Amino acid sequence: MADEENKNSGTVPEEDRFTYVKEDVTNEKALEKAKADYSGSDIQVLEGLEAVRKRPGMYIATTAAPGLHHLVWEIVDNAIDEALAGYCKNIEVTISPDNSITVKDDGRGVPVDTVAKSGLSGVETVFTILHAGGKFGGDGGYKVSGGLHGVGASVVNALSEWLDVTVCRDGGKFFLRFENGGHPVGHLKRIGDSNETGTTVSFKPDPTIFTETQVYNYDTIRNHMRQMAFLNGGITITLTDLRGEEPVKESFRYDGGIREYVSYIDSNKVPMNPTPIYCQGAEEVTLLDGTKERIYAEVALQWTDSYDQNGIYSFCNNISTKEGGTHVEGLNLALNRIINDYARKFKFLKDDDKNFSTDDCREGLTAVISVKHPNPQYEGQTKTKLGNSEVRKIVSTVVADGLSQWLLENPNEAKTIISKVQLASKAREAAKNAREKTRKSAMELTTLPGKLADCSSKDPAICELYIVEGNSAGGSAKNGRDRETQAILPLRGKILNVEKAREDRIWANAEIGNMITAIGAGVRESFDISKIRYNKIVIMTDADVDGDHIRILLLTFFYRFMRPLLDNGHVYIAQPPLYKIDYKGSPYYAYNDAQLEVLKKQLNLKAGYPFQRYKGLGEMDASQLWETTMDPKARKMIRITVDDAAQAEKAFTELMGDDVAPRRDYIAQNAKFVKNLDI
Ligand code: 0RA
Repeated sequence: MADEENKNSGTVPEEDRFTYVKEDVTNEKALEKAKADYSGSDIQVLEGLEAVRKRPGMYIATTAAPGLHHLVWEIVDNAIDEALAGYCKNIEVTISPDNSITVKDDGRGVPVDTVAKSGLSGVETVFTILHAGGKFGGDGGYKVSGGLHGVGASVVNALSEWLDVTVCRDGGKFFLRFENGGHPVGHLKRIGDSNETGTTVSFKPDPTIFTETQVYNYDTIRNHMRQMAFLNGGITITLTDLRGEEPVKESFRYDGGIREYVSYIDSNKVPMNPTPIYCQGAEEVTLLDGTKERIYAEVALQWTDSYDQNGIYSFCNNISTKEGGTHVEGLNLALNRIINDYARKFKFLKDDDKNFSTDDCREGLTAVISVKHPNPQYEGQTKTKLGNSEVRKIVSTVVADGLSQWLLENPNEAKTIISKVQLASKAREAAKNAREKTRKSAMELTTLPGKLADCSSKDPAICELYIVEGNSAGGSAKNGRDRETQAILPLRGKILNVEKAREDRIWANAEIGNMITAIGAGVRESFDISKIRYNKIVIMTDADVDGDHIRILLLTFFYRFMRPLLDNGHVYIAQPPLYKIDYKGSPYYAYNDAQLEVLKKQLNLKAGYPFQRYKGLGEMDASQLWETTMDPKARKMIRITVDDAAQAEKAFTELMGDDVAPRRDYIAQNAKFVKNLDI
């Protein structure tokens, strides 16, 4: 993809620019309808919320754990909008012992006066009318947060068992409670005086909607709050968890914003420019209705000793645009043009040398792009690709200006960076040869590895590949499996750490070659997810320190070489049992210490009743392995997904890099790897 980008670096066609239909943020019809129906009853208003309760999936995509967390993001987004409008500095998020959430901000406070169009108080309007959170009566500042999860405070209310709002403004303290999916208990009441301003929202997700889980994951919330604090520099976000014996409290504030984000992602790498390069700009656009809004773009760049070309983290309105889009294209254009210009001017490239490719320019680059747009258009399979074409030009101009100036002002660092790009270009040529060889042996040749016990079905949708630690466990797995759908690939010992190995050693490694051939979809840029031979790739290692290590090595390999496998949720971790109790001729299994205790109680066992602690998969015979770990009807597996790419990058470099301490700590704590990946 690299070189083509250079050809069409022209300007954006005039007709593509600034022709948005303004989004109906105030939802005039809903407001007027609400008013019309308000005389006497609020039934119509509640019908709107009832629609949300009937089909929550239309508003929050899922009622599983991610949907539960979206409720928090939504309320925090409102507070962040208040901060971006310049009125709020502090946001406090608290998880209470009953898994209710409180979000307190020191913004202007939700308006308390009656809203003409609805006849309701501002508070009741914002929390009961779909999409009314926008700017009725407010001055400028479009709702920046949201987009994918910008569903409105009323949706959170609709999906809550109860929701309390306290507002301080205009010298007073006001309160309104909602129950059973958004039914107001009376109307907004002044409950006292206050010389502060701000809004506090507490809510408890409705367990009849969130049936799968009502338990908040601290790491998930912490990672999101940290990300919000990075993307909105200067705001203080405090997170408190009151569910444990001792409260846990963390505070996030990054005055450097995305510059600090880049440094954070790179904290385990060696930077070429220790202070990230920062480029920023805004452009005013006129919407169809004649109002003017601004598009903001900011980019922070740091080159490191890493060999990765995928260190670009892009956001629009505080939402991660995982599939990239026009802002990333703008960055690519500017990088390619400015670096090649500089390299020619200062004779890194001779007259008849070919230009560096965009991939060369991106090797070792970590970049965070953050765009704020009044009317974002999202495209792509998962609607996480920014489509607004005018953004391409804005970002490329901002980066071209900022980067060319920085290169001229920092000649020493510039030289280091261009030399790195030059090396990348040469290494790419050399690696191409090594890779071609491997392609022939591992990809183009269709001979499957001898160690693979393949399944008989050729339908990838129902096929599973078990990658198993050790030959003896591999033997049990081969004998115990469902031969039609389950393939077994035993691994001998530890696989290569791809984070530390030179590229030619990676291509020469037999275990890695076996995995590439077995999965059958290539690697890196040429990885083709439509070619995978198995829908599920299951990592099955011992429940010990070595098993943990092998699991990380395998995940690192998939992350660097077959990233779409993780992005599309094809990778799983098998969960073998830790304990077995033989009781009255039958085996009973426990997968952790807590389960073991429960089991002992259930079976009414006397203290000292013997049980087996599995030291490895190899101690299980074929039928035991099937029953406990491989039978789709009985097994438990953990699906690995990468929700937060920046956090995952940091976790991988931390676990696999030069510094052994984090890895040792990790292995010592024996924490679940998935924690770091934020499933
Ligand atoms: C509508 C209008 C204004 C502010 C807000 C809503 C607002 C909503 C939330 C939700 C959580 N915290 C919030 N803070 C403010 C503008 C108010 C004005 O013009 O004074």
